[in-house]
Amino acid sequence: MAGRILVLNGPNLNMMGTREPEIYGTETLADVEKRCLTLLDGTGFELDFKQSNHEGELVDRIQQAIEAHQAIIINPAAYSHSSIAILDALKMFSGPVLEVHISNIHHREAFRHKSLVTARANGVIAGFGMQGYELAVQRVLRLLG
Ligand code: CA2
Repeated sequence: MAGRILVLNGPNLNMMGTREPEIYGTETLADVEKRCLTLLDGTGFELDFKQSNHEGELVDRIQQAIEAHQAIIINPAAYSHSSIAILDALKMFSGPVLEVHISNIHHREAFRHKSLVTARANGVIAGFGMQGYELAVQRVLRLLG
């Protein structure tokens, strides 16, 4: 086994595909997980695809990833704009961290323009819809390959 990749999703992303399709599209997180798994087929990498509405649980997952995962792909959702705790946890992780936003946060309300997590991210993907997760997986494979 080459290693494990953690995809971590923040609050309300469990509602993907059910509300606000004009912003977030019609796909669910389960659809995206399947496409990410397909990308990893034959690479030797395993995927852990998680979602939580709770800041502390996201911090716990990141801390566990320090020992268990080689890369983190994270969409912190609304916590992007407020969570020093998530930023601090990511700073303890030594592998690649890729930040994904489904929407283009820079074309939205001013309070979404700044993500605290970006200070630790190796790269940021925003505005590519759910495809952003697949692009992040491809980038992780390149970085770890
Ligand atoms: O564009 C993104 O991926 C965001 O991280 C999504 C967050 C938002 O707070 C960030 O500013 C940008 C919100 C996720 C809410 O997800 C929903 C999904 C379906 C229906 C309603 C909300």
